[in-house]
Amino acid sequence: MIDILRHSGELLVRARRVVVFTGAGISAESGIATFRDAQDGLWMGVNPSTVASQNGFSEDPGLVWRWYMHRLADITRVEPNPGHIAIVDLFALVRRAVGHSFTLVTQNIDDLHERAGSPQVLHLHGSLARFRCNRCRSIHHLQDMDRSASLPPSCLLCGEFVRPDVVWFGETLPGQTFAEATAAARRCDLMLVVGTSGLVYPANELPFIAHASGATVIDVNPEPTEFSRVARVYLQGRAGTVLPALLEETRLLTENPQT
Ligand code: BV8
Ligand code: ZN
Repeated sequence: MIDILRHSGELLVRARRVVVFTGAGISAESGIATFRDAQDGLWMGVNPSTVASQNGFSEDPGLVWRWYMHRLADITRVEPNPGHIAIVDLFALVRRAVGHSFTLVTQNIDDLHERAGSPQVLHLHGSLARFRCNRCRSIHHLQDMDRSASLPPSCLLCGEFVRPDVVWFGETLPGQTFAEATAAARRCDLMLVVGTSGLVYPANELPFIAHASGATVIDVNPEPTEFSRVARVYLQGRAGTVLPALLEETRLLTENPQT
């Protein structure tokens, strides 16, 4: 594993425009269940694809609301893990020279990247830190809401239910954010893919866009993924172990360039 880490560190040191693309797996070691786990009903026995949808919300707004309040309580209770923190330090290493860029794109709705110290995070699927009206989209603040209520609060402007400002299945991704992420994937020379099964469209297009534009793709995951066929390097393992080791290799190479 050392050689492949050293090789990955060399690729990172040579990279000028890096994109890190994360999924639920990067938050797993903080104690947040991934969607794949959830399919096994780890989350109150619900199937994400049904509750994380407009239909699910229309059918049972109370269930959806309680499911998100349950997840929000989990997120609030846990801390960023060494994988999140290694990405912050990698940002600093990559951005060491003028003209070098580093873009962090996540599918996750938790704020663990921000709480680890990542300054800019592109949330393709929205954020559970924000709430809005399901009809007029007016913003609502969590501190004004009763998290233990069995039903979502009603919009102060139009009376419709308030919902998390996340992208549900069947909904389009935030245009500006997705355009920025796609442009970064097209422009980058290295994409580090961490903790995603690659099953969710259109976010799962990004590594293929990067690869088609000539970028090197490195996949960090305990299991092979949809991206195995385009990844030049597959770092098999958990993000909380692999990313700090990769960071260390990269740091050594920048401090001793002749090695
Ligand atoms: C859209 C927010 C246009 C909500 C989420 C049939 C075929 C193909 C596509 C479709 C289809 N039917 C419908 C579609 C489209 C659909 C889709 O892709 N469905 C999938 C399920 C097949 N997509 C959409 O609906 C998207 N919108 O297409 O709009 C449109 C518009 C109108 C009409 C038609 C089309 C919107 C998708 C966004 C959904 N919202 N999240 C919420 O979170 O509650 S997606 C949700 O999935 C999360 O964001 C999560 O991040 C993501 C799941 O992906 P992963 O992150 O990869 O998580 P997963 O659990 O799958 O994998 C975890 C990985 O981590 C694993 O590989 C595991 O090995 C690894 N791991 C585990 N531990 C660790 C680890 N890795 C590292 N370290 C560890 N320790
Ligand atoms: Zn409203």
